[in-house]
Amino acid sequence: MHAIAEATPNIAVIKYWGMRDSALVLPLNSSISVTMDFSLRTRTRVEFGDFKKDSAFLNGKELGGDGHTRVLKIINQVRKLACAGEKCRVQSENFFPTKAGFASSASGFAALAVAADAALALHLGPDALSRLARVSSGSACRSVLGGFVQWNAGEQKNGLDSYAVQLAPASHWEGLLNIAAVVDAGEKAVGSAEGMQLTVQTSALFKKRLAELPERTARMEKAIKKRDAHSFFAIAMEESASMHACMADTKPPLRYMNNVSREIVRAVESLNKTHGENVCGYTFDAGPNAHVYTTKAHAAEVKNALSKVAGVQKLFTCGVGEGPRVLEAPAK
Ligand code: 2P0
Repeated sequence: MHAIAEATPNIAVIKYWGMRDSALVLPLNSSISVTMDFSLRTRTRVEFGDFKKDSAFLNGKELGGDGHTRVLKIINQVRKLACAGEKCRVQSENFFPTKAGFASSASGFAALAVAADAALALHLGPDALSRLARVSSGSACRSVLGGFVQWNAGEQKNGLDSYAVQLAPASHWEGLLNIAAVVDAGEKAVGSAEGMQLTVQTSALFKKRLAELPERTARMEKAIKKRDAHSFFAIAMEESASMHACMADTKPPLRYMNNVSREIVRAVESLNKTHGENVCGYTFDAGPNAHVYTTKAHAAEVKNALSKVAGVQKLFTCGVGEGPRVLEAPAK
């Protein structure tokens, strides 16, 4: 009983930062993301069988500690649903540009959820698959879908209404590109889960952010529906600035962007000013790397501007992706 699946990361343009329940990974606000294409992906093989113990390998290395625990959260759920008792072996490989320094937990846990579901022939629908991936990594619940995705925060204590839905498929806006600028591939000082809860506990600005988000989220949804590039870039930048302001307001302050990141912000602003409209827009996650969204028409110009920023180590271009795919599954 084995299956192989691939999934890709997603980049949020309305960010998830703050949980109302950290055990179930329930967010304080809804978020919106764009799924990346297969130029970055995780391939995961899940096998259930007569093994002595459960084991999980990432890029050939056996996982222990937190990594192993997070894998088992998904595996235990599918075993329960399938009334299966077999031990499992998980083998996961990341196909990312060398030392890209981008988080792979979203693609990794989405690929695991899809492969585990396929291996046990559960055939869960997209809502259940999204909830399944969520328990191991919040952002992974958005990577089980392609295109433009909204993770609805939900209100229920048990998290049944906290899952991602597709706002529009990848084909809705094919010309949209993410020019990712690798600034630093090092490990982050404070992990996302820990950092976001520090913000929730200590930042007064965060309360203001939560109050503003429903309106900003609605504007982003509208910009996506209308393929309104100027507004999409503007809201993405406004949102990135809002999250990073709350990070800076956290006690002690969280500083994920660095001087190179700030030079990228300036380069993007300068390009937009020259055009008299937004031809691109940046967003930064819990790290210094930039994701600069633009359209095909302006991609060369954006790449040229970013390549001139001192400290940018590498650029790669990614389109909107279609979501996970199952490569092998048991015959029906
Ligand atoms: C997001 N981030 O919406 C937000 C914005 C980072 C900033 O979800 O702990 O790196 O595996 O959930 O996937 C970061 O989450 O960490 C995140 P875990 P991950 O994408």
